[in-house]
Amino acid sequence: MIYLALGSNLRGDFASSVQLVQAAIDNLPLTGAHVVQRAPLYASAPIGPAGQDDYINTVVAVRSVVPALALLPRLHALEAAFGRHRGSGEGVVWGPRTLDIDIISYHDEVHRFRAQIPHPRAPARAFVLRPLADIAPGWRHPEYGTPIGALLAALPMSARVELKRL
Ligand code: PH2
Ligand code: MG
Ligand code: MG
Repeated sequence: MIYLALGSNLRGDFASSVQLVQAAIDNLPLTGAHVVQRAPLYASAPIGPAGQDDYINTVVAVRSVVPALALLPRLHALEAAFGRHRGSGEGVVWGPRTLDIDIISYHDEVHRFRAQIPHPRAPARAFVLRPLADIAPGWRHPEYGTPIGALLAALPMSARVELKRL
């Protein structure tokens, strides 16, 4: 299975980040990713520069015939369609963004050259692990074999951001 994490803390043209994330999930088929399962939405305190709004985060399981390295630019195009401007004000590292879609894992593939899959920071992020565990309790890290429950239990204090299930 392929797992994608979505995050937003700017509402763009939408009434809220919640609506933006729902609409982004509805539009994922445009990228060739077909949603088979979706986790609840969570509101989470931002990790990154202070002064930005809370994020809306979730994870979806998708099927796709598009290879990982071809899927990534398609997801970036969807981010752009939802108002993400890389390289402008939104280019701040871990700064606010209308839409972020990350490939958390793509079957058991490991890419470290043209893309970072599995996502290198996923094991340290409660706002990814919690929704991933909701829909994939048997997931193991494709590189390390660590069960998701163990990753959640091992989260450092600094990563235990407040997560509110919506
Ligand atoms: N994404 C980031 C940086 N910080 N914090 C939260 N709570 N949720 C995110 O999705 C997030 C973040 C970079 O992608
Ligand atoms: Mg991200
Ligand atoms: Mg990203």
